[in-house]
Amino acid sequence: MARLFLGLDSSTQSLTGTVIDLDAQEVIFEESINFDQAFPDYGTQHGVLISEDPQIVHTPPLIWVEALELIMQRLVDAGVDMGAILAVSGSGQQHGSVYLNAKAEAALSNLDPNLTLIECLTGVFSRATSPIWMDSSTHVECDEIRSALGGLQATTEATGSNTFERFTGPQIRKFYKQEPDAYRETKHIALVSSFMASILVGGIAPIEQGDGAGMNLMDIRRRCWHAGALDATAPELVDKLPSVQPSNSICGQIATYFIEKYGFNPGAKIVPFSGDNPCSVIGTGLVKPGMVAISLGTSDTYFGTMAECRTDPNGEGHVFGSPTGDYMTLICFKNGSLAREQVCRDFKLDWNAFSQGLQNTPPGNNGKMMLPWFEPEIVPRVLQPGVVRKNLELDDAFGHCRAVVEAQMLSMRLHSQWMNIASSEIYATGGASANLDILQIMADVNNCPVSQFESTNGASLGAALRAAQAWTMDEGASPEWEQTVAPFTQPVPGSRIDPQPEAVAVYEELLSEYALLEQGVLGGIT
Ligand code: ADP
Ligand code: XUL
Repeated sequence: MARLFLGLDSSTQSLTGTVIDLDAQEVIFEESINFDQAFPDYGTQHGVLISEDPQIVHTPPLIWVEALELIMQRLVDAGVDMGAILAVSGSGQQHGSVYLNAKAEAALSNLDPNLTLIECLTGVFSRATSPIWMDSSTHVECDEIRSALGGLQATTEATGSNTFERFTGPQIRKFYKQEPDAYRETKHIALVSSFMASILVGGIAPIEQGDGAGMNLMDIRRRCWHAGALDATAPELVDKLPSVQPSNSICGQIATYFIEKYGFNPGAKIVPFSGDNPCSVIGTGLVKPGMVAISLGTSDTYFGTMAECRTDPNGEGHVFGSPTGDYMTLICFKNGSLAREQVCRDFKLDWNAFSQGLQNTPPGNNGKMMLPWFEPEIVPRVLQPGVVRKNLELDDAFGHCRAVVEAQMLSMRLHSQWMNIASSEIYATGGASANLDILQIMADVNNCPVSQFESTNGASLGAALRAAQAWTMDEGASPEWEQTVAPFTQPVPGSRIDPQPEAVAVYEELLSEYALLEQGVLGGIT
């Protein structure tokens, strides 16, 4: 019998299911359910409820429950051998939280296969909607928690990140302050990930360590709840949170509901669900310290794997646990494709012409530099946007093409230095990774080979691979992570771009010059 593993990714806009066959080394099922399209009655737009206050972004958790039921039906309809699924794991959009009342535990452990999941779970919420990662309404609570923990560096050192508006701790604090009665009625607080796992396991599921790191509540090094952070957040919080568990553990067997209704194997194991970022690290094959993925999407995101826990003294980057037991970082640069596109618009260039600009200018750009803050920037923190040019004439189209990309790559290198790792291999993903001229600059600035990596459903694939790894370990084997992920996570064949030594030397020098320019300007404008 085939050995199948299911990964589910409950993301902002959709739920994706991925089934892998471990022996055939292939993905045999992959489907997504778009929330807005499948469940229009909830009135979500791009998966979230529109609120009068743009800082408040919530989603009704029942939409995730409906999607879970529907994906199960899709698996059956697609002819997946449900009895051959040995373990299930999942991924959830990080930071989002679900608030359950005193009825929840009994409802979860008595899911009735004659009813729908929605029918079984209506009435178990002490908060009708869930704040998600796009919510930025907790600025005051961030300040309060940070100061109770002793300031920025102490908070970052303790929890892996500075306090951020979207992180779960500040969100819980706001709920406690604004709706104290509903907070009191809350018996359990789950993450999106652990909520989904709770349904599958038919009980309150643990929070996985990697995802727990996105809460400002977990001790990042000891990987358990941080008493001081809990105290700084809300009273009696320790009683409302489940335990924190390692990624490779088993949290139970699949609930009877799914066996009876969808034909799951009665022995199928549930592996703790993690966050979408830790799962993507696995789905992109970043299982060795020093491996890095750079996603060139609307924003540019840097994911790196490191063996030791180091935190960002400036509090700009995040440290989460990696499912391998290592640590991962996530650093988000807002002016990614947004900035490159603005240069195209300003000079009426298409991507071919933009590439010509890169091909017709030398590494170092003859001293022409830019700070590419077309929009407010996350890293470094720039609240008032403004593009800064040095030796760069306003009408120099090709100079701008190179200046924006060099600035982005130098900034990524500069602001990931606190990790103190030498990157050994970079995988480039996202729309702009199609552009080989951009990737050459990435390779040269980092003095590291870059390969293109096609990643459409990296989080759900990563979840399926995590299920396979945990199940195999539970069977008594000790497979290397590399062995598990390699057949599913290879970069695009033949896409490797090596650094060019002369260009590397130019950028080594330029890095400190860029840092000085940035420091000088930041002193003035932030
Ligand atoms: P998202 O973050 O929305 O998922 P994608 O990863 O899909 O974004 O990336 C889309 C972006 O990729 C487009 O907005 C565009 O700016 C950029 N892009 C597409 N092709 C190229 C190219 N050849 N060169 C540079 N950028 C490109
Ligand atoms: C990470 C973050 C998002 C969410 C949703 O800190 O906020 O990446 O995980 O994808």
